Amino acid sequence: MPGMPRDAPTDDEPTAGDTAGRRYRTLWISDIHLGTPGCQALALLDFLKSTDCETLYLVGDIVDGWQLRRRWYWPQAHNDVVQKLLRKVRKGTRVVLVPGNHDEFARRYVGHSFGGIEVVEDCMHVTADGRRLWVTHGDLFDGVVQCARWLAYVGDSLYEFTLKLNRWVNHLRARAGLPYWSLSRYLKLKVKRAVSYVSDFEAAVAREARRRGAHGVVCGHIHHAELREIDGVLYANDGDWVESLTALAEHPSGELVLLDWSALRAAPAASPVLTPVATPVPVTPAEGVTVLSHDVHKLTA
Ligand SMILES: [Mn+2]
Repeated sequence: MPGMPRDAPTDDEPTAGDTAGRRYRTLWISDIHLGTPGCQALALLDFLKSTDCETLYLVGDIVDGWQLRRRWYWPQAHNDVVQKLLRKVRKGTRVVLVPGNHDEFARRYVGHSFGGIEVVEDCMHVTADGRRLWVTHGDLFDGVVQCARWLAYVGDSLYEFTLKLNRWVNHLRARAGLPYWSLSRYLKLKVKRAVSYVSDFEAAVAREARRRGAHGVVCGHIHHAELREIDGVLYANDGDWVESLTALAEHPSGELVLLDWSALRAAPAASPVLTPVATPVPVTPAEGVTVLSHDVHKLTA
């Protein structure tokens, strides 16, 4: 746009100062959902301008093909994100895309590259201190917990409806000579399972990482940033850019940290010291309410 001194597609001037202060060996971001109104593209642009790394992993759900198919939504800021990523490639950053379920169309291009962005199904990242981390979006593990997933947004009114349905089903069952079967009880159990969706997912992904001989796993998908050990396997989830504005970062030493961009951005102006300031996201047990809201968001976004 004329007269707008922003990071326009053709803008290739040096970025001196932009990325001073936050240099990492590796960054992982996922669940950006470009093409949806929920995408926090401006915050992400701010993050991409303020950080630098040798390798940047885009861990799936970068572009939301599901939403775009339903309704076209592509504001300038979303273009700017794509241009910023391509520009990073030109400046020497290795950018790797691991497709997710919302951008599964990209899985057809595994082994190819878009403007220098490598597309892989999944991959093994080796940290500076020699740990092998399996990088995957994580949607493949929905199968493990999927039957409970759609029920995450079953509200009270719908639950009441199931009670009515239950009576109707059993009326028919009785006429067919079948014994009583409680649909409502069945659903209630499933909803309880939905509450543990996050912990089930985390355990399943960590188990698979171990099976693959990795020290840990980096994934996204559930919009819930996390960095902790599960049965001796490092489980890292880089969160999302729809609500939590988080990323996973590897320091030159190999140390991994979660970056909470809203907290970092609110921090006082970056000091000239080249020491990345990392704010680890506190490890909190998954609460039912939070889990449900995450899931609702994921399913509607
Ligand atoms: Mn996903």
